[in-house]
Amino acid sequence: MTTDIAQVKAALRAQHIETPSWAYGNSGTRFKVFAQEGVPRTPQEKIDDAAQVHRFTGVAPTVALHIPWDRVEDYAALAVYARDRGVRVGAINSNVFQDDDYMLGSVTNPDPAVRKKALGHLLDCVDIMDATGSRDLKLWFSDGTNYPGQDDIRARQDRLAEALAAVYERLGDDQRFLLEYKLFEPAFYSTDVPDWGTSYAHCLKLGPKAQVVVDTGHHAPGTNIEFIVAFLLREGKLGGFDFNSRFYADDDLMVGAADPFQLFRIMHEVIQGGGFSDEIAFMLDQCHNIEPKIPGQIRSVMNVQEATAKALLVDGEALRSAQRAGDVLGANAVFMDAYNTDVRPLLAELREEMGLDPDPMAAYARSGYFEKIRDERKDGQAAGWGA
Ligand code: RM4
Ligand code: MN
Repeated sequence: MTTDIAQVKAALRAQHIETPSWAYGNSGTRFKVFAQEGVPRTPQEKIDDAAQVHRFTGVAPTVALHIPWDRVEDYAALAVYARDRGVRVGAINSNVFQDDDYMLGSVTNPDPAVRKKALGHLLDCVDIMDATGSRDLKLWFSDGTNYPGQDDIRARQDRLAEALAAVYERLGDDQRFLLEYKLFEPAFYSTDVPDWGTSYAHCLKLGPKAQVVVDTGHHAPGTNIEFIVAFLLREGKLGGFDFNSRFYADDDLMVGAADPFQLFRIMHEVIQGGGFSDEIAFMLDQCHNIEPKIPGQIRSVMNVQEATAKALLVDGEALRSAQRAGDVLGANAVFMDAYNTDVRPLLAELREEMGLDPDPMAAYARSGYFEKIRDERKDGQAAGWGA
């Protein structure tokens, strides 16, 4: 292999994976939320936990907030709180899916008063970004219909376009919005932003501050996600990822757990397409329903690192020459050689060079942090969805 290991290490050292505040709170399915011990009660405590993930991995320096789950009086003070703990506030996630008013949609609701309320929330989120210094506003709309004929599909697109234009207008020079798509759920018949094409078309119309975000759990089974990634990167329209993995629908399991090969293929396209930079937000969007949360996040960050390391190990020169020669099996072998490399020793070495423990999972377990939060957070209301 002609790949330069020093370069691979430099790239891995500079990697930046964002963890989501909601991963630290209680979560579950619509059937049951299993409460865990030591769960944060406030946005500040979620940031404390995110800081632990960064402390042991060295590559998770930001934490995304979800509004209103992470509502505080003073967002600038929250940003300072994060900085004091060695992390920063990352993307602001808007939430227009948990209010009774949104039963028939938020920005695409047939009622103009509801649309106004939803847009007001999105604009408030930009105010929060101003206070926290966040670059990205993540927009996910649960809007859609359950029954054919329930509402006018085209009119809903018009309403969506109108709201997006108003948000776009409000963005500062260094801010962007990332428009997320999701095939279905909670709307079951038609979703207003169901796929990357819809998101792409809206973003393209608005300009460079509107970008598509790929949540890896939001596609039909069998979808070639790396194709979408390659296409969007080529068009300069990939803003970031919500990483998680899924077996069936939007399972929100740990990234790389269900299909590490898919994650590798995605990272390969990112690297080949020149997307391995801070222009692309590499975020986790997960819920740890049955596993402990901080270790779940650490494991997820490590899974992304492992897939990235393997993708960086692809011998680009050998790959391209096999491709040019029409050597199908040769090209595939170069690709698979990288995937089949055990990169754990390389990552352990890198961590030691970064002054970290080579084994973040074990180091966290030894740190006593869990015992501390288990005792400290006995009273009060644990954070969870809707809290
Ligand atoms: C949605 C979507 C959003 C996330 C919420 C919690 O399905 O993935 O990104 O903020 O879930
Ligand atoms: Mn998501």
